[in-house]
Amino acid sequence: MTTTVTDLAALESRAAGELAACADEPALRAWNTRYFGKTGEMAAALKAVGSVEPAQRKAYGQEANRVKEALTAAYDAALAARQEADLLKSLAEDKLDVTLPGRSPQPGRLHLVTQTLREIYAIFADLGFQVFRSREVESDELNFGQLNMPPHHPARDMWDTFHTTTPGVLLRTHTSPGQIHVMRQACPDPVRAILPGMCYRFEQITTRSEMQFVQVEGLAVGPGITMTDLKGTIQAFARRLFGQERQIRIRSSYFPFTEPSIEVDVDWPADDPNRDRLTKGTGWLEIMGAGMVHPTVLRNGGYDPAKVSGFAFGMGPQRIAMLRHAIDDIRLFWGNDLRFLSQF
Ligand code: FA5
Repeated sequence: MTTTVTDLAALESRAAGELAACADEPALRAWNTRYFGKTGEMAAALKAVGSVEPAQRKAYGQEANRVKEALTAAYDAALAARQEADLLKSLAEDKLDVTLPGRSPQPGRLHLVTQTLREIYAIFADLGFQVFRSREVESDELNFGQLNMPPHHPARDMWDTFHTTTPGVLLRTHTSPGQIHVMRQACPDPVRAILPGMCYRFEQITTRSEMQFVQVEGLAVGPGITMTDLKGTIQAFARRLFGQERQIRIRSSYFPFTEPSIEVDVDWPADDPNRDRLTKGTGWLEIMGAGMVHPTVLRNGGYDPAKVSGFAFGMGPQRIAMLRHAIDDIRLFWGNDLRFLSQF
């Protein structure tokens, strides 16, 4: 059997008639499948161009395309008109239920660590300290070497380290390498800077220690800076942050990059039932290490230790937030549980 242009005319008028008779959207969609589906009549008519007599093939092809476009346009218009009519009908007839409660918006808030960091910045800004940013991926040389810990120095064991696959490159274990960056940038001028940022240690996670945590380093370098200045700064800071009623304790300690070195503890809230567990029965939680900058470190920063001195400290804002709010597990900070975070 040969296919002709006359067949196309019959197909067009039949399809147009059926389209006009479609009473609703499902009927329209069924029509579309019938004519334009993969095995639909229009598809077959287009394919049939191969069986048309060669002399009429061109005319057939042009006519087939015209019919296809005309029917497609008619279908699109009929579907749009149907949908519009359905919408108007439903708006006119259906009831609108205004008694359902709306969804209340959940306003975002700053993470407790960000809030604590901002309080720390504000206090140190009043004391004349500037915020300085320093890199998280550090060289072994700055994280340890320039801080007076040459390779194989036993004190390196205090900082279990994540090394990268590039030899001599690691994730900083503390913010102290930032001291060297600041000094080299500021020398020979005096320095008063704090350096906040993330640190990484390959250590056991406990209720008080994370593998990834925030520190704020502090550094003051200039002529005549003494241990009294360090003590006064720490006390002024702790009073502002913790209030008059909380106790702070300063103990002697050891760090290769400070001499002498101290550690600072704050008393855990006395009425909190977790006090003994979190303070190992002592009542105190350590918040920072500190000390007078070692002459070798001053020299590595470009200064002459005969002319200037300095103090440095490194604190843990998460421990500080734990002490202020009696938070009994440091893992809650990065746990992303909104029931915890939305309390602050
Ligand atoms: C240091 O990291 C020294 N760089 C601090 C320092 C700076 C000393 C400048 C002298 C001069 P330490 O490891 O003690 O020290 O850490 C300092 C503070 O960081 C701790 O008191 C604690 O508050 C916090 N911290 C340390 N390790 C963790 C950890 N795993 N998880 C959460 N906080 C931590």
